[in-house]
Amino acid sequence: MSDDAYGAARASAARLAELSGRAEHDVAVVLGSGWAPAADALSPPGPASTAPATTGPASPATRAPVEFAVTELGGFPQPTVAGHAGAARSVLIGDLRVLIYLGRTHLYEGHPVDAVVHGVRTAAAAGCRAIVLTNASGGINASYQVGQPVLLRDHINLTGRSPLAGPEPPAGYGPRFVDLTEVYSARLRALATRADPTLAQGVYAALPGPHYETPAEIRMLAAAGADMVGMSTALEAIAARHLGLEVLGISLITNPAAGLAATGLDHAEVIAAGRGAAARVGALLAQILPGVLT
Ligand code: 8IG
Repeated sequence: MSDDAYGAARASAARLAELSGRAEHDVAVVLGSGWAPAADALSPPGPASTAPATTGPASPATRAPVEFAVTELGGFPQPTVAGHAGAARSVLIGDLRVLIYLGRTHLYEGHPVDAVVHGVRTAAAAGCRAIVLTNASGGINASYQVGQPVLLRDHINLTGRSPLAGPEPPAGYGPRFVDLTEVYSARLRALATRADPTLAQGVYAALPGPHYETPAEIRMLAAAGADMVGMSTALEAIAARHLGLEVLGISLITNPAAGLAATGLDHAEVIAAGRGAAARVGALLAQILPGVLT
């Protein structure tokens, strides 16, 4: 990837500081399909940012949440998928400065990998040391129920892509050959499990989409050790590890994967399942976040 991707993230972080009136953030949260209502369990929607479009003094620090379109940060493509708001919110949870993305950029929208991970790099440039990546997925593990949150224990990146492909990152950034032995922090998984001891942990298979799988592909994924399947998160987690962020991944099972239920897959049902579980997962996030920083 180009040097530019890191410079663009630093520029977005500077703009974030202006819009939010907070010089830095501590933790980022990416809310995936159907998770947007969970944001309101974390914090009420804030007033639209009144920061001027150009430069100017940052608004005085306030405890009130500030919400804005990610497109105001620069570097984010216009979102195309229903259910992905393309907004970001800066909120205080206790003293923790939390950057919440309501929606994400997917590879299947046709965007470059740098665009898919721009939010993660912006969060890192803004000072975040941990990131919570949430998503919705199809359940492969037979014990999973629709509406159940599952912690990502590991992933299988089947997108065929990497956010680290390309020339060596610029000075000040780590090398491309990132150790992925523990992508999803065991410490953060233990923290989440203390908040909810019933949480399962599973392996997330990331596919490029946007089509769902065939039943034969799901049998292959099951044989390969996948417990759930989706179209996001893995590339963001890799970019986050490269930048030294601790990662917590939580997936909401919103449908049985192809061939595992009597009926086919319907995108509207997937969104509805997410909304139904929003309160539970929102409360879970609110419980976890205060302990996320070491
Ligand atoms: I929600 O069954 C959701 N996202 N690839 N397969 C894939 N992505 C998904 C699925 C699914 N459910």
